[in-house]
Amino acid sequence: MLATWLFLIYTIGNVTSAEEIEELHDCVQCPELVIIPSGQFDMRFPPSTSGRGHNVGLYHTVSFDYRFAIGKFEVTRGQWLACVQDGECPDITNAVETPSTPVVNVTWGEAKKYTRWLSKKTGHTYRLPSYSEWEYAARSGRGMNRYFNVPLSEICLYGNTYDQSADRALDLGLATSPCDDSSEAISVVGRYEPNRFGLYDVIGNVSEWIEDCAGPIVRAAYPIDGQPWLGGDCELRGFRGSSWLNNENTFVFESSVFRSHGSRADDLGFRVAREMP
Ligand SMILES: [Ca+2]
Ligand SMILES: [Ca+2]
Repeated sequence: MLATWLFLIYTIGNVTSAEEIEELHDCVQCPELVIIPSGQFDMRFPPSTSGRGHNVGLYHTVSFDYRFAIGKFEVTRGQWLACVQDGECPDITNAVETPSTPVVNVTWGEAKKYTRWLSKKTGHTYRLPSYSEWEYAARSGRGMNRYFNVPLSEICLYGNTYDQSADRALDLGLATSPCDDSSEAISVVGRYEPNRFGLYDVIGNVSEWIEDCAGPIVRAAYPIDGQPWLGGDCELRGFRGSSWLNNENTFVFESSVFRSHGSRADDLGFRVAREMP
């Protein structure tokens, strides 16, 4: 097991802190992971209307009394093919097939197959992140407003959305982020700035399957201990984070989006989670 320590300096208001971010890499072909520390965040609800700040409204606190690891990047084509070559995952056709672009057109069940393959290969427990784990990791402590508190005009530094370059090239008639991220469609992973936990592409590029079934329409009903909601309609499964086809109004972290577990989309992939002993 390879472990790397990164030291990250950040500022909250007038307080400057240093945080150690530990990374894991269980095998050469495995996804790189970031260890998310125990802690808590305020899950605001109800889901916002476009542009509403996240620092208003009711909330409940979701607490994590455990550490977990989560993919530093979306799972790539190259990583997926290692599972294919081991005979554990289906070979999936993608419009863009480079080793460093995210695997897409993958069903929820196929994403789970990949995590089971990783578990067998490494001896650790891999799975998909829960709704709350994904959000906790994506917010990385900057939970009060969208876009990691960066100005909307700078969102193109942090993720690949349906931006001005996409609009010029594709002209799909979609609402467009007010900036240029230079990615007209899907991008290689890790091209943009990471969040404070060192995670890349939690905004945009490809949306990401999560563990949860479709259940609580109201975020207040989600578990407060970080566990997935598995009591609803499990024919539907959740995904989060928006994609290169979404504009800035749709990648709010509060969005609860579900689709059939067997469905595919060319802007839908996943990142893995791994339990920590
Ligand atoms: Ca783009
Ligand atoms: Ca993403």
